[in-house]
Amino acid sequence: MSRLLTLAFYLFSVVTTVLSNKVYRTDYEYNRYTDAFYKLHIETANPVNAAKVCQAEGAVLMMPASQQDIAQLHGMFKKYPDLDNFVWVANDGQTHESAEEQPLINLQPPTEEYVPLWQRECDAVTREGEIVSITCFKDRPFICKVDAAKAPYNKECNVYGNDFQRARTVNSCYQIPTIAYTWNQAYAECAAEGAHLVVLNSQAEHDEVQRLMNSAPRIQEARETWFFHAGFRAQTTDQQRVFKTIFNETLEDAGYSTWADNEPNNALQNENCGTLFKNDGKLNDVDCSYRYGFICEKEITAQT
Ligand code: MMA
Ligand code: CA
Repeated sequence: MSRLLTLAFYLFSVVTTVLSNKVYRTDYEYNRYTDAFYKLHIETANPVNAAKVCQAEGAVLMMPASQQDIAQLHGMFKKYPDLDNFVWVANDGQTHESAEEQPLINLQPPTEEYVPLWQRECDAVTREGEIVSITCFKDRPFICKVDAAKAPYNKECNVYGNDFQRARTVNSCYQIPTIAYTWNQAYAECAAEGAHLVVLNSQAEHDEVQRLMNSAPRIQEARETWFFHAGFRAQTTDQQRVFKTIFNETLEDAGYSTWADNEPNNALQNENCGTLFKNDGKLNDVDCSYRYGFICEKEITAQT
């Protein structure tokens, strides 16, 4: 009897392992026919910025490679009946019929030379699953894809994403994505990777993160390149502004609470989000809607 049970359990675990979905970031969906992960972005962007967002997520703007890809997109599309009729995908190099009026100029981009977006055509997939070419100069939803074999997982840091580095003096891994986001977007991005916006818990960690900010490549789209979003903000509902970490501790309790000179200044009475100054790694308050670089952190814990 107990042997039978053991066998049953063994078979059960084999079957579930085979059928169970692979996992990537919490915001990506697995498709076992294509063995790839997908995310439909309903917040819109032009195809150039869409590709950057996908890249920051360890993926690429999906180039439709099979009917399964189209079917996957179709399924995701259906959940949003109010969405645009087109979703950006990457150009597959083939010619497609235009779904919109042709601009009068020649659309074949001369290679190498810069051609503005409004003079280019980009590929989109319609609700009906057709690939069409339309002017690139528009923000639309878009779809990112990454093959399971290429989806970045950092084992040492136990996190889904590229370029996480284990710190030397602190028991954490850090990543500075090469994209600028609002505080809320940055918060969501770190969380989807299985990490969180950086929280400084000691002077040693401050020193480590300061060094990291100063060796990171410049983030072009950032409103100011010398601030990075971090894991603390003020509760706007409070009469008095009290800055707390994303784990709801005061900065003092967290272990690092040194503001930069004259900060927090609540400039324009609208600075409720936390950043770190690149120069000295000290704290500053900013407008939550400003796009800055940001730092994700993942503590090293004993893995099960
Ligand atoms: C200044 C300073 C900061 C403020 C930012 C917002 C460049 O620094 O007033 O306190 O947060 O502007 O851009
Ligand atoms: Ca400020």
